[in-house]
Amino acid sequence: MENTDELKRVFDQFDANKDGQISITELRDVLKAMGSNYSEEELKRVMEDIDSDQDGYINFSEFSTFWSASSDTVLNRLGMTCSADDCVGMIKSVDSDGDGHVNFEEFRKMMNASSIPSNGDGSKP
Ligand SMILES: [Ca+2]
Ligand SMILES: [Ca+2]
Repeated sequence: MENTDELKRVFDQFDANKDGQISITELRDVLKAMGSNYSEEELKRVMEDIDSDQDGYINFSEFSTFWSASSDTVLNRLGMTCSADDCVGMIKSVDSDGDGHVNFEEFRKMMNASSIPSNGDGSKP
């Protein structure tokens, strides 16, 4: 797959401490940075969905399986708790070809555009 490098870069954005695995905390931080407000319950469900060997962490292989399953699924998961309008707005803002789906390239742009706190300066007033 020529997309592996690209996918690795997305994975690295989730993997804040670069240990090669995405913890539930890292997943929550990314989702938060993207504007999704997940409860612990919901977060656990998403985590379990991706974490196929149930070791509590998402490794790159699990992430890549999850990703290739369908980007629609990814989007549904990420937008699980936002209202329809919010979702449409979020999709529209990154859906550059306007087909209603966020493809890999668009998702990557969205990830790059998101301000993902990496140095612990995510303090809010
Ligand atoms: Ca990690
Ligand atoms: Ca795992």
